[in-house]
Amino acid sequence: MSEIRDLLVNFLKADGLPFYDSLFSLCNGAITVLENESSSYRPKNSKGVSGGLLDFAAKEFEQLPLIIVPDLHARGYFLMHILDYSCPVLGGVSVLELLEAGKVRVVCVGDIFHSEGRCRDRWKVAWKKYYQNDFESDEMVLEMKENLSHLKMIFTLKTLFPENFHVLKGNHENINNESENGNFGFRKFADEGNMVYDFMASHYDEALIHLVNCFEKALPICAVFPECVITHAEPLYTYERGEIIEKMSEVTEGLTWTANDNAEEGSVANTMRNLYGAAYGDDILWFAGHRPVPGKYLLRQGGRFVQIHNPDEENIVIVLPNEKINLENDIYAVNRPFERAGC
Ligand SMILES: [Mn+2]
Repeated sequence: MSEIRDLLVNFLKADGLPFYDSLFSLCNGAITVLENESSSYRPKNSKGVSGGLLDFAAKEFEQLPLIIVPDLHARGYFLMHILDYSCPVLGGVSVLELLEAGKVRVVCVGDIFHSEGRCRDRWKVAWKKYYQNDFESDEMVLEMKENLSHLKMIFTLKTLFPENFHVLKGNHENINNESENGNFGFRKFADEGNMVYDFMASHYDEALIHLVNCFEKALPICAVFPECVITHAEPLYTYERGEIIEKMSEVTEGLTWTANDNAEEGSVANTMRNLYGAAYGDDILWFAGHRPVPGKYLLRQGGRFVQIHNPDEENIVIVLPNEKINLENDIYAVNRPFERAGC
């Protein structure tokens, strides 16, 4: 077993909450990587910092298999199953071994935090206690253990495999629970956004919250490959390539929050035309998570837009270079017996 696997499993199975120093240093490392990504695939914005676009569409990049990971939502065990997954089409070698060899690219669509419906009852109990000023109830500690151990895995993978492991910003990457910069405060089953912020302030401190906010702000919002585009959500409107690189607030919002039936018809094909220019083709697909689907996938936008987030399953898409995507065959379930998060 690799040392990296042991490290990640230790994060996942740790008894208590992560120590402050460990979270701080891992977050710092991941930010440094994100802020210094090569402009050959991550063009700088007008302020000279890493922009919103990951662009691997050009022929000069080594064409590698691509793995698309839907919303993770505090499922560190799902991430571990992906890393352990040995698919025959990838040579029967695990995804982690392929990452170590630089032979695969992984793109996660974001939404690292919040267990969501999986732990709905736990959220309800934690919420009740929260309004009695118990910011660190047993239920909230369990929730944050899942969120933060998972976040440590993400920080580590981004730092160890900077060119091969990527995470896009989702609407849940909002540790400040702010309603600006393309973000909105989040509440669904409880008052999740405020509960996480107050837990972080109570158990850790503002400096760590600030650092996690810097990590979130350094994430890209769109990835482009020869065969497909990936974002967290359906593009609300048609966007220009430069607007995505600039990561303007309304573009961040428009690529992370879109509800079903809200997007402008044609936003997918028109934005793809802007992204690919002369290389645009009708067989290029656009993948996203965000809105849950039953089964493996659902199509929108005349079949060009593919939703892959089934919160009850552990599915990934494997895209092979120079092969036409076949949605019926290319989505894989990676579940295996492993110690699942308790809830
Ligand atoms: Mn989402």
